[in-house]
Amino acid sequence: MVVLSKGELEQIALPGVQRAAPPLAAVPEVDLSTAATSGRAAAARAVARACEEHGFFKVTGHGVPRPLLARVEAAATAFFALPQREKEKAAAAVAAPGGGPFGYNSKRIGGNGDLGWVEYLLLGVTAAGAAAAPVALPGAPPPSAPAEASPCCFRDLLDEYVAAVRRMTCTVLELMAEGLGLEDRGVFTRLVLDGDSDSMLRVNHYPPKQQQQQGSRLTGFGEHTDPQIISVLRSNATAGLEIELRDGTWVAVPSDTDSFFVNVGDALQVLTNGRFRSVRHRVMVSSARPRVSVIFFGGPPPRERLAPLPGLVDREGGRRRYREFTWREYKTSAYRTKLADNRLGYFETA
Ligand code: GA4
Repeated sequence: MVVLSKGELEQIALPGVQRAAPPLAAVPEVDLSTAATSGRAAAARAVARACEEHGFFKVTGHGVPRPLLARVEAAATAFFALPQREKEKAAAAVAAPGGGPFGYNSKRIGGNGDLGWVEYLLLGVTAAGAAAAPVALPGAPPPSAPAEASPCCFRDLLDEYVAAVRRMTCTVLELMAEGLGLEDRGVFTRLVLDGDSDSMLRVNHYPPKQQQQQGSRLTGFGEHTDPQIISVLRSNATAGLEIELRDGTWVAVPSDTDSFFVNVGDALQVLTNGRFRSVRHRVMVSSARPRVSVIFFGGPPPRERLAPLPGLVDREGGRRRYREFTWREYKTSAYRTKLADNRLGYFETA
């Protein structure tokens, strides 16, 4: 991982966009509290419809305690307010042995030259919700910072968050299977709960725009689809997320601190033989207020062979849109791509 010094950071030219903000999205909404009662079938249908049409929807009634969400938001804000040196120290400690994408980074996204107006923490998480080694982020916060900005406490808090969000994610994944009419309701959940599940947590901080940038729109995180099965995002009250609709137009997603936003990822598009859509999205920065978002990415184990589910292929007269591949194979190829690339093209059948 490359950790840039402050001077270097300021020299990086970011892709700026002058276009006006797109219209607001009408985001489909699913109330998970109804799924626990008589409304289950309706919730499953609503989830499947949203995944087919947009690959994106909003979840309310999710059961993740509000105080936990508030603590995570406060701790993330405090973490990113630490001196640059402290954040970089934390990066060195969470970086996976032998390198990899994990740790703290600023402006650089992936390893192939993508840049954004963002700094972030990227962590691997095991299915138990605990940290994939090593466990703690070192470095004491300045005396003025809240205790949860201390990297080790922050990591513990994020583990608690992951455990809660993973539970909710599994409910959503079950509803997806039910909405598709699959007999095996656990077909997606099992992959994310597997002890070797390749899941991640990303904490993003989009710094407010400086005065000379007012009026322009900066690319915070460039357009892309997520590789995994499912991504579950929560943000503070600052907007910025935009999604691409089927007709190619972009719409802005109003922020909602009480809800989670769910994205279908590439792996789920493959498993559903293209019926669910891996949604292309991006984050644009046009606000003078910082945006903080936390995203849980639920992925399968590296050894998992992914292919369209036979039941869904049959419904399309036997047409398989993707060849079989392992998650490890997909990841290897994904890490050679640029953010905006179509990573599934390589796995499509003729
Ligand atoms: C997009 C979704 C997740 O944030 C992520 C990203 C990853 C990274 O930041 O290292 C990738 C990107 C994401 C897709 C293609 C590759 C890998 C950067 C990049 C250019 C953590 C992920 O899993 O894929």
